[in-house]
Amino acid sequence: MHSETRLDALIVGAGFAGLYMLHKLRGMGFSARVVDAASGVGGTWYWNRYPGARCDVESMYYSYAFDEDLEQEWEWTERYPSQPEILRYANHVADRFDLWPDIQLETRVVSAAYDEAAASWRVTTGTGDVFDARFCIMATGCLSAANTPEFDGLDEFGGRVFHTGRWPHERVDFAGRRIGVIGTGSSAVQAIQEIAREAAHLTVFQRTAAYVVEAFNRPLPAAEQREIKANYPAIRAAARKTFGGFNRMTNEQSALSVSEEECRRRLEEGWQAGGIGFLTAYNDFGFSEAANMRAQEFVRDKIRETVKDPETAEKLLPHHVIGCKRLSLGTGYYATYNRANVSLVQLGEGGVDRITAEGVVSEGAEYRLDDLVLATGFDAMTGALARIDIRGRGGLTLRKAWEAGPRNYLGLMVNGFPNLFTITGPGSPSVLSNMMPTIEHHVEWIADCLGYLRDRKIREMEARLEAQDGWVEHANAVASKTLRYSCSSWYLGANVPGKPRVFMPYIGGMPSYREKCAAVAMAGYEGFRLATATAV
Ligand code: NA7
Repeated sequence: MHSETRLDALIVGAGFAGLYMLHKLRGMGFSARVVDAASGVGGTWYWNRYPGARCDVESMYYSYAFDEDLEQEWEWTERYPSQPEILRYANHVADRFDLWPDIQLETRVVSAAYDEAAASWRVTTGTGDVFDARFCIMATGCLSAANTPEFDGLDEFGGRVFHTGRWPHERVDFAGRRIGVIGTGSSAVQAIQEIAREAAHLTVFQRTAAYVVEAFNRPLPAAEQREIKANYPAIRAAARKTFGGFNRMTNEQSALSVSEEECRRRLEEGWQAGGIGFLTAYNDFGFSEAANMRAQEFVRDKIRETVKDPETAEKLLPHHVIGCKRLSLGTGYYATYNRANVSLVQLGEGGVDRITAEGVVSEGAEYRLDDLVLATGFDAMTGALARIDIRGRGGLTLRKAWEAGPRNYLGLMVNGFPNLFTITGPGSPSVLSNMMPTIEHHVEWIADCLGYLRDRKIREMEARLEAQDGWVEHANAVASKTLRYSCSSWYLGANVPGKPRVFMPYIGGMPSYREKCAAVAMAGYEGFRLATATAV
């Protein structure tokens, strides 16, 4: 028997976006349900259980601000939260706000079709259950669709194969085994440091050397935590004024306006402070190649100082623009290559030649392995949406509408797909910002919007084409002024063969983005078509 459920809003995804959206809508008296394919809440933190998985935004800032009691009662234990701790937090939130009755797990949404006559979404799950919901809210995450490249021979590999983004729930024992890790992005960096301690031998297969800055993780002393909690409103307000909603302000000075020595001194200060705020030392690392070169050289020198074998050090030196790909956070990552049981293989231009029953072949040489770890990232930002068959007005599929890259208005709604919202969708600051405040911002905007529509008996809302075109043009113009097009990053979809090369997140910064969203709402949802019951 398949069930049919009628709702005001169906929310897809039980990560931090979906949980808060549910809480918010229920509080407003809407009927809402969250569905998720996983067996638990937490979204990306449910799946990414690989050894060493940790958030690279500090705990005290990677947390909800919407409820003061929650904010005050939850105790973080480390400067950066580990995956198990984040998952405990997500479960605590679901308990605390009694969200469970409206969360349906182990339910994968396979399609969502807009019924124009009814002005509602008909959402179907893998088990054949159907939801008829006036609003469909995609809280599907930016880094949730794991990317497994089509390696020749992968199926023939005789050992175990793991993907960092789909890690098993049981502890994986690497003791006494020969492990291969493909990839050197953020997930790989965290996993490599841990696996190296356990494996008999670890071989890392690197396509592009990464810039890894030290995290300087540490236990979070109770006194420090108390002090932050006592000043939370002011701290959160200050973070909201920064480009990405983080706790470090950018030094509004050009790296080229100071001597090389002074620049290095400040970069060293930033390095010692730890974290991805490293590039806030000056304001033009993202815009000026000459400024960027100073930061690049600084990190390359750190690598040369740390790695004892000159040949390995040379291979580890990245040469692309720093910050073009996402900075990775490490804890002795480069020093890991000083271990006798770790070796680094630089892949040729074509990447891995093939995978055999015994291991990995690169440039004609075979590396024998017992287990293979794919740390090959995600089909970022659009991947999770593309895996659902979403059909809007006239049966238009989202895949077709986004064939040449995602197009939407404010990263929130897509022309042709009325009553469908995307939380932290492409075209919004999303992955370039601290996801927690950014999620809260979108959830609150959408909730206010649904309240507005209900009050005015508006049954259909849709991004206007001209507003969408204007926003995409603006977002592209802002991105083109940066150095972000100079490398093959997942921000550009370059890690997924055949994906259009478009800079997906909005890079204009959170403060101006927030202002724009507020102004649009204040003007009665300018740029959106609103249709009342009689007008439809
Ligand atoms: P990333 O950052 O996309 O890293 C994936 C890594 O896998 C990266 O080093 C890639 O090399 C490598 N890769 C991908 N495809 C291949 C193939 N076909 N052959 C060899 N190597 C490959 O994903 P993460 O999971 O590490 O991190 C994603 C985000 O999560 C991160 O930025 C944080 O925001 C949290 P490439 O650089 O493309 O040459």
